[in-house]
Amino acid sequence: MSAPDAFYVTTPIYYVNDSPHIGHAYTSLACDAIARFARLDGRRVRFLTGTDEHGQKVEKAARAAGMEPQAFTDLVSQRFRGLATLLDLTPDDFIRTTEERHRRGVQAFWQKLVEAGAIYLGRYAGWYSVRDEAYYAESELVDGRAPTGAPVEWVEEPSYFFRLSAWQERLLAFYAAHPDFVLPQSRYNEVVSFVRGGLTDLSVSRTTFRWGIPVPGDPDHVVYVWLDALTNYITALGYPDTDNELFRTFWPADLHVIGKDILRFHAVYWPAFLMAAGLEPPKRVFAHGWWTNEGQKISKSLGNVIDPVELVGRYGLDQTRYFLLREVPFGQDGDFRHEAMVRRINHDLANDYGNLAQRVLSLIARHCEGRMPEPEGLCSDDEALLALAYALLPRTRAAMREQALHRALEAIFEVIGEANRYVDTMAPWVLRKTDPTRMRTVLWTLAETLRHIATLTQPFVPRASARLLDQLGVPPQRRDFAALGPDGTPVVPGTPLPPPEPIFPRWQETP
Ligand code: ME8
Repeated sequence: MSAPDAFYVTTPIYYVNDSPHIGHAYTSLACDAIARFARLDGRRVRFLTGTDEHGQKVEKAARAAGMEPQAFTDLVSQRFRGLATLLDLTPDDFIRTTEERHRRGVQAFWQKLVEAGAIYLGRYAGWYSVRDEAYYAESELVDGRAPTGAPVEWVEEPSYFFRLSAWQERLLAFYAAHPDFVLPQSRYNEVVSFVRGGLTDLSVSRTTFRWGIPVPGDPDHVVYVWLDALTNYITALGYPDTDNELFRTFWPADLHVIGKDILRFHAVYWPAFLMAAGLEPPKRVFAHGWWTNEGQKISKSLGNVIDPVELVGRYGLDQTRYFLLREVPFGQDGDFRHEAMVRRINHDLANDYGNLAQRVLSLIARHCEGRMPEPEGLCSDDEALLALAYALLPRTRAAMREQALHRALEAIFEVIGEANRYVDTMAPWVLRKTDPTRMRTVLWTLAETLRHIATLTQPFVPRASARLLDQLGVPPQRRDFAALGPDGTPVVPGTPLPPPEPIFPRWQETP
């Protein structure tokens, strides 16, 4: 049982057959926002990411690049680390499946499965897709291809099998007892109906290539890349040593975030492997949707792959983070469009959020001698706005509990809208002449509301939020969620503030 305040979140480990693209960036960004939110909310967080380096697909890519697999994976894995830096990700660990700690853990996990009688030696004869690294039954093929459209090849070889068929009833009982094991709900239903349809034993070793972890006691076989890869979630906690601090604190994982393409591996095979090895399954698997590019499926052959480096270079990091996490309800498919990105940058970030900050901070700079004003006698309008700001933490927390990242952002932007309306109604620039005391109260109320907003946007747009909190004079140690709400730590009257600077520039279309 993991510790009650612990929170363990993982990205899939990415294949190093190619450079990172928008899909990888998306999953990682979502996990990063989730991890940052949980940290600010006082949880003990472990955020894991890494690279999946074995298997035929990677071996083929290495060969195509004219390199040895190890040198090739060293090189490409480094690009994924680079992605983490580029996107300001905050992983606590980065695992590579070619590391010794992982190899040792996978072999121990295999032994455990053997001891449990879950693995037997047989012979596989059937279809395999190298691109998907997946076995397909004849009945699943569509026009001679995998249901994903990937080519398949006929494979016949000696193979160890995992007795997946024996797990059907136990998996169904597990899903029934944990109705939020898979989110969104539609994906849960998909998993349950797949398992109800019956399970066949799963081939878990290969003999026709060498780039993998040798099966203990039978080195002609390498462990099937998915059994190898899934195990990363526990080898990164020090498995097979289940008594160590990390493992005891963080297993079972709170959340595996994945794309919908790899749901079956995470929601069917993985819990079955774990239960067979006497370990607890993770608490949740969240499957997000897929991005298309201006309406088209993203693929290398179409040449429309979106490079996260270009994206960040062109639009900015916080802008990219915000767009990806806000534009599409997390869990649904999304279409990447330049126009939609520009609308989010100009409308949401520059006009709504940026403008609110700029208005409030420049009024304070100009009319309160650059110091946080002192409120005197809040009226009901002020209290109403503050009540909305205070309610944001429970609202965003509830949304984040279901990984509804877009809903958390919507809630925050609703309050940004309310605060902008409040500025218009209160017209502090008029009050400056008619009632300066009232002006100071209004500006304090706005600054305190902005503090709530900026604190809560940290997980999503960390850089801009930090700049805004600097401008509000909020010290770094007062930026977590414990500082929010009616019993929190309000902005302090008299605090000298730095000169205001815009946080979100508008996008200017260059002809
Ligand atoms: O599947 N839109 O690795 P992978 C959104 N190594 N997300 C996308 C996407 C798109 N167009 N394309 C890819 C693997 N993704 C395995 C995982 S885990 C034990 C092993 C995302 O490099 C999505 O999250 O193919 C998907 O799950 C992940 O990239 C797959 O990355």
